[in-house]
Amino acid sequence: MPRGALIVLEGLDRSGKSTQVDRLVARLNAEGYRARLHKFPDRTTAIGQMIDAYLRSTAELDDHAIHLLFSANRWECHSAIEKDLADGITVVADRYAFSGIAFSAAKGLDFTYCLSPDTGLPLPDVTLYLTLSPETAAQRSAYGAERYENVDTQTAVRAQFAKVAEEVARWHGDGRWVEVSAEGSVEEVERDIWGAVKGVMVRVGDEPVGRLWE
Ligand code: NYM
Ligand code: MG
Repeated sequence: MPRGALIVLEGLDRSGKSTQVDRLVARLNAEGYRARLHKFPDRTTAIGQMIDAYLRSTAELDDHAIHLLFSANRWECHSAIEKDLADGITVVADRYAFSGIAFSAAKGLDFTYCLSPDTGLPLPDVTLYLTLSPETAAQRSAYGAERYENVDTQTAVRAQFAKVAEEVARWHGDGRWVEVSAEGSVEEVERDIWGAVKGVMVRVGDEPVGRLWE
């Protein structure tokens, strides 16, 4: 049985990730692949509830502490992800370690520090990075509900995502980070995402799951 693929969608807030991950899971199912969605942060766990309180500004946390909690929130489910992949189930992740780096580094934490706690997590077979200008993102619907949802922060995060893309290429080669324009219609973005994913589904069957930053 071929293993499942780990497919990550990344992007700024309001880039349409949540819409697209749902459509991607549906498309995978329609094409005969078993697939499961995993959202990061996973707000349902004990750690996830601390993250949720921080994002809704009902709790304050040191920048390093919240960075490590976001990473811990990935580590607490890495076994479940690895089991799914081994069982032939494709995991679609709405954000992953790359958001962790980009959002924390945008606050001024050292980039290499931000990268380190996620070292060894399952390596995504492909990351689709949905690109849109911060101005377009701000126009899509009202910002402001959660921490980080303002144009200045999103602009800083965008610059850090560019560095993350370089780091992924440096560590893991070309082809694992694919930019997809999110400026088009939902259907256009969905078509472009599927265009990038379908080849990955064929390829991963024979490859072992890699480790991030190793
Ligand atoms: N975020 C998300 C981080 O700062 N670090 C992380 O490791 C992850 C996974 O949380 N603004 C930020 C990005 C988002 C916020 O995500 C909540 P979402 O997808 O809006 O629920
Ligand atoms: Mg958000």
